[in-house]
Amino acid sequence: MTETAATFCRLCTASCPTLVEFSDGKPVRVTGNRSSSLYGGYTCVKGRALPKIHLNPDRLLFSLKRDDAGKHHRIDTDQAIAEIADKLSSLIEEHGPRSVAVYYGNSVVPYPVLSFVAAMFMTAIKSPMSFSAATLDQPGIPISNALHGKWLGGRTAAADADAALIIGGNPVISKQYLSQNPARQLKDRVNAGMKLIVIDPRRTETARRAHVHLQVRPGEDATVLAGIINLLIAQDAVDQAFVAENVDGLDQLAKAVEPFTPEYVAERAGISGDDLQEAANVLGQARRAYVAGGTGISMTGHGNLCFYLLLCLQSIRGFWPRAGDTFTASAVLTAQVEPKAQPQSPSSAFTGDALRVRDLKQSIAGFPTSGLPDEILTPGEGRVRALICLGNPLAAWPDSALAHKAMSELELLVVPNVEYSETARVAHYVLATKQILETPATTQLVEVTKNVHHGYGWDVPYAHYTPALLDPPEESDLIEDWQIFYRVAQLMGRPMQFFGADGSPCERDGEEPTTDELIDLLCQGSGVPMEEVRCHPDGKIFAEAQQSVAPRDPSCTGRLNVADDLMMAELSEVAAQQPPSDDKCTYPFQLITRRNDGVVNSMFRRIPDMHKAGYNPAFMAPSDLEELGLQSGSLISITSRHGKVTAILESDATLRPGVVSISHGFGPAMGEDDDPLAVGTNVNRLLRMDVGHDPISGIPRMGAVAVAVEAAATA
Ligand SMILES: Nc1nc2c(c(=O)[nH]1)N[C@H]1C(S)=C(S)[C@@H](COP(=O)(O)OP(=O)(O)OC[C@H]3O[C@@H](n4cnc5c(=O)[nH]c(N)nc54)[C@H](O)[C@@H]3O)O[C@H]1N2
Ligand SMILES: Nc1nc2c(c(=O)[nH]1)N[C@H]1C(S)=C(S)[C@@H](COP(=O)(O)OP(=O)(O)OC[C@H]3O[C@@H](n4cnc5c(=O)[nH]c(N)nc54)[C@H](O)[C@@H]3O)O[C@H]1N2
Ligand code: SF4
Ligand SMILES: [Mo]
Repeated sequence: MTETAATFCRLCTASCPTLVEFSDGKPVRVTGNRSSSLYGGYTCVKGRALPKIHLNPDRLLFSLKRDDAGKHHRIDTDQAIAEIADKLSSLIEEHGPRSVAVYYGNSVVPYPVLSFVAAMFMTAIKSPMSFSAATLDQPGIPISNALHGKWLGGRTAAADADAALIIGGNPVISKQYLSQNPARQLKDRVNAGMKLIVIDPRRTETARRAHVHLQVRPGEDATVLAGIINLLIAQDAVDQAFVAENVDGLDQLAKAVEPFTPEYVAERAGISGDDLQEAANVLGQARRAYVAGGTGISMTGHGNLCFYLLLCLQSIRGFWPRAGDTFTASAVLTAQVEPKAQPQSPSSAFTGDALRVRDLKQSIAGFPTSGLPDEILTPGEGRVRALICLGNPLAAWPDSALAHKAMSELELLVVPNVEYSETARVAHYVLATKQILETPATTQLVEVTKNVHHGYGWDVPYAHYTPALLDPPEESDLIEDWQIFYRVAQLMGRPMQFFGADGSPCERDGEEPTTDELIDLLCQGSGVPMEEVRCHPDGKIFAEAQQSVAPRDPSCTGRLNVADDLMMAELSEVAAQQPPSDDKCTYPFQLITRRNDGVVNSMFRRIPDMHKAGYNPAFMAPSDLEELGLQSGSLISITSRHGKVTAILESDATLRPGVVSISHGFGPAMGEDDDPLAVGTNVNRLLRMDVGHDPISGIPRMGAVAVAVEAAATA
């Protein structure tokens, strides 16, 4: 029997509304739900592969416990939970709450209640040791917001912009920015006259629509942005009225960007001076521009500065919504705030707490995850001894050998998962969890994320709820991820307190809530009541929740700062930099990041037929292949100062010469054979957590990394 049900895809944060077809109780087909005008029926190759994910022959159906010899055996999930609670209690008794840490990776994305419950668990056990993928991703976004100050009227909507600047991001593939059908949004906007500027070493799927594409030398984005700001100031494109009312530091900024003349920038960043000028003209003439920065600028050593300069650009041009404009972060499943056309003054980038190792501090993006391996490995008081891991460090963290050493030295590593990931393989307990179609969900987490990173969520008040559509397989012993935290806390005698969307404590009796009850609790006080959101199985724009920006408070004294001391010091370092000359001969290429259309990071790539190649090719420009005397399909070795990997080469005419572009998250598990064609290449073996990391956020250097490339010796 065939049935179809409406839901939304949870494999990435785009949350596309979909229709899932079931045959004899099994998902067989996913299509886009055309009743949503926002998405226009869009889905991507990953979303359509959901049946393969559900029917993965290697799906974890039972929990596992590791024996002393390192072998995993089946364990009753309740028994595993009881043993984990015991172990955590004794670790806390002996070593204090700091010995227990949680890592929030992308396992949290499909289960919107999970990160809230995990955070409440950490509060209940009084451990501050929360780490997340945010400090490996774009920590420069919250940090630059703190240093520059925040505009309380929100961001310019893509639909209101007559120009857009996208730098170091590729929304058409990643769905970070313009998440709802990005290719169509770009096409429609450009056809309506929006001028798009893309800054990227690759002529990406996004750059194809660009009016100006600056094919920058990797790692030179701060140079280019300083050059654009210099031109804007020189050509009198500053919004003087806006600056007078809201902005401090323009003169200092003007002085700091002076060395970045068009000739200097063009030469150093390897772009045309005319194109740079045209980009500045477009931004200088635009009434409002949509400004977006991605992982490409975050991972190359000056992430905070690049995001900061993007904010400065918007402030000197006055590209912020004014009184009467629509508010792009109107709340549906979060609590409403009152948007106002006024600034909130800057605040510190640091919280005051610190790690014990490498002088790493907690920034407002969180404890640096790059310090977690050393926190685990360094003896002494406060050492992390237990980790509940909601991600895949062994595939996704730079320096895989270090991650492996740290995970192996833990007294307790717990990995909840649906597949036997590289990290699960070394866990003391692997907890088999329910899958996407087996649990209800809302778009609440994506909406929360928008408040930190405006590249996520919607510009309109949109939300979606989906019930569970499928029972777990009959032969299975599964738990929902959030229940792990809830039940462990109960058994430890540390019941947790829940809070609603508006921060108010939830009254409830002692029984374990169902996921739907939990969704209701966590949405208490939301902009639109949860019972109303539940009534719209196709997702909905809740027009009644649309807010507009209120005028400035007469008493407002806030000012934005475009000349923060830390940032200006970093900019003058950039101005003084000389590229290291020894690299020219030893490591002549630059390794850069990119997202793979078929998978998200390290997830599900081992499922048969999940995506085209099954591996991650190392892309290089045709002229580089010619110079090296190599062809597409050649086996190459890539060597950095820190490691060496083998990869399959592929010619890519969209790439700037001198660059190796390859996605992360692939490669063999520890102890598995190196076979780039079968399992891909782990670029994180080329990278380090403790060399060249950002001193404020701790983000490791993952882009613009000097490497050498040669034909690999074949066996
Ligand atoms: N070299 C390099 N390294 C990088 C990056 C880079 O660009 N270059 N990018 C960085 C970035 S931006 C990020 S966000 C991090 C990501 O780092 P992580 O979040 O640690 O890694 P992911 O690969 O996203 O791992 C997600 C895990 O979730 C599991 N999972 C999938 N579905 C489910 C489910 O339904 N339930 C449960 N419980 N688990 C599930 C998958 O099996 C996988 O093991 O990687 C970072 N690492
Ligand atoms: N299909 C798919 N979607 C995903 C993911 C995935 O793995 N697959 N991962 C998700 C995650 S965790 C995240 S954080 C987001 C990330 O979303 P994005 O930041 O949009 O990620 P990418 O698509 O890799 O785009 C980064 C771009 O930066 C460019 N770049 C590299 N180095 C430089 C540089 O030095 N300067 C400049 N200007 N550009 C540079 C690359 O060529 C690439 O086009 O995507 C999310 N969405
Ligand atoms: S873009 Fe693809 S993976 Fe992301 S939500 Fe939409 S269909 Fe799912
Ligand atoms: Mo990410």
